Amino acid sequence: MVVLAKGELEQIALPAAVQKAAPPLADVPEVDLGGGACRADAARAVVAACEGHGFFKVTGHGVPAGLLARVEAAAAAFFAMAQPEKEAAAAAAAPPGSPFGYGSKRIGCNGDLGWVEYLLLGVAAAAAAPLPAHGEASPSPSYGSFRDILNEYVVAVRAMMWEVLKLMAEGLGLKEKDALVRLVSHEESDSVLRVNHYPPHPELKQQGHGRLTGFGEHTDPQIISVLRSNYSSGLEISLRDGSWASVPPDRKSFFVNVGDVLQVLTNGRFRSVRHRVMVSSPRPRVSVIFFAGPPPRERLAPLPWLVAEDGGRRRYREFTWREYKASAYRTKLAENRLCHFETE
Ligand code: GA4
Repeated sequence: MVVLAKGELEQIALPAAVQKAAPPLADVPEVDLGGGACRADAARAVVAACEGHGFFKVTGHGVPAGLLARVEAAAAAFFAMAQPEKEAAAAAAAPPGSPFGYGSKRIGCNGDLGWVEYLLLGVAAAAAAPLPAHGEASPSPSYGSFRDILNEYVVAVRAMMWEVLKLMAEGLGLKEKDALVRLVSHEESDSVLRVNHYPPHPELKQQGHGRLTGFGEHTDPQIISVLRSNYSSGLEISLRDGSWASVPPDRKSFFVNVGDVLQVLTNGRFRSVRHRVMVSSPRPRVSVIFFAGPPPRERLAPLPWLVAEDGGRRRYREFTWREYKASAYRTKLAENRLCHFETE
């Protein structure tokens, strides 16, 4: 259960002026990986979506519906556990002092609050069981089986994501077709899995707070993020004109966000999409997001081919992922984290 202390509600309840729900995104760009379209068309669709909203839906993804249902059920069971059990699970999920584990309403370490509880896990790239098993001597049995299901999920989603990144490279005309996959499949690649639970809050509605901030607006730092949710609304993306649009839930598909690093690699051609989760549904929302990042030592800079295509203008300076992350962890959620790396 997410419990708020006095004064905290004001930070996540929206002022009356923005209580109105965002209109639904009419034309969610869609990419079918199931062979419905020819490969070149799928590659073009990926690029167009990344240049447009920086966001698209993936269908024909090959991740079994049964696995998605098991993940959803296991997540619901995990968050239904008593608070001390969830906190004990956090200890099994993360070494002390790490940003990983179970958390409730506090996002990051700079004072951001949201109407959400979550499990945040580091993911080992290219491993058969990618999620950590710290404290194996006394694991919480319910967390242990949840982790096993999440491991299966990560393996399946990772394969789908690599396919999306290959299509992206093809669509961009990169000579090295593995240029993007290589960054997220290296054994030191720094990826994260996040399971979010947004409980409904009927009392707040009665008090006139129709919409709460579940997860405040932000862009994702990594290369791409792959999200799957249950059939409950809440995700909103920011459009180029600054307005917000809600994304109709679709439990059979995945949604992909362009992250900050991909915006840099593409010299700003792809757009790291600003998004948020609002809570107003009477149903709980559960989402699972895989954030695919590069190795800490990786030097990141606009890809030469895309700089050349942009008339030789290099929009970002080179930096390492370690450097970017150190700077990102000093920011509040809503801040623009890329401005520190722009060339002008
Ligand atoms: C946003 C995307 C992912 O959820 C996340 C978040 C991370 C965290 O919750 O610890 C951050 C946030 C996210 C961006 C800026 C920093 C770091 C909280 C925060 C204020 C796991 C990630 O990688 O970056």
